[in-house]
Amino acid sequence: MPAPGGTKRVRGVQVYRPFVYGTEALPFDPENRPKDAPADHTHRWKVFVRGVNGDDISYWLKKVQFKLHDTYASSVRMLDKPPFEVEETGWGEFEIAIKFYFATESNEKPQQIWHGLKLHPYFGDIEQQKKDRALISSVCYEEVLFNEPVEAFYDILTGGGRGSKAKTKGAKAAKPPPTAEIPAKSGPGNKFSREEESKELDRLGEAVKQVKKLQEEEKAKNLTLESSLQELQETEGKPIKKK
Ligand code: SLL
Repeated sequence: MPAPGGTKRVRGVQVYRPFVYGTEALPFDPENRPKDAPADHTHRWKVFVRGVNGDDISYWLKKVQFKLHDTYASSVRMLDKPPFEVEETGWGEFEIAIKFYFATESNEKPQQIWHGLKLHPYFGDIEQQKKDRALISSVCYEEVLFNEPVEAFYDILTGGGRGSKAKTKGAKAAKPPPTAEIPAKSGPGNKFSREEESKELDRLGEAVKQVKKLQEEEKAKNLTLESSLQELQETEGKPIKKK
């Protein structure tokens, strides 16, 4: 079926949109277990897809389907409006299939990613986190890339009106067009920012320097060993190889 807005693509254009997805889990307080949870369940958790820093993504993302482990009743959960999230209780970790359905106008096929539900601490001070019954968060940043989007979808992605003139003075303040910008700084509810990106780049740069330094040191050690081997061979003769 053709897209409602037509199938003509905007050639030579790629538009990307950032989003975050992942899981958060909290162990039950043994003194205060939720009444509705089955006896073998140990955690409350949720899986979600959302915009960075709470940005609206519903203009390009229409529906999200979460496929849970088969041990869950009705394991396929379809969310056709935000918030795109499923909250559950359970006892075990498993891979969740997350399928993205794009705006009808997009003419794009659905895309699927996977995410491992984490219930237990997996980095940092594990014992302390267990003691504190800390929130276990496993959240990733990702970008979806629309390659040569169809015209109607391009308009939606960029706030409408390819080539349209800016609103004249006195017109009602228009909503700024959506962008793929991530925030400059991190905040309490969001760790994905340009500041963090640049810190990560610095960390990677430092790590590369460190690896190069270690390589140089190893090379220098090898050279010393080789030259003392050569010296030995000259003074003591070559080692006799036993048959
Ligand atoms: C495991 N691969 O063997 C995992 C499976 C299944 C998780 C984890 C509860 C479902 C229910 C639940 O936590 N399933 O009983 O409602 O560890």
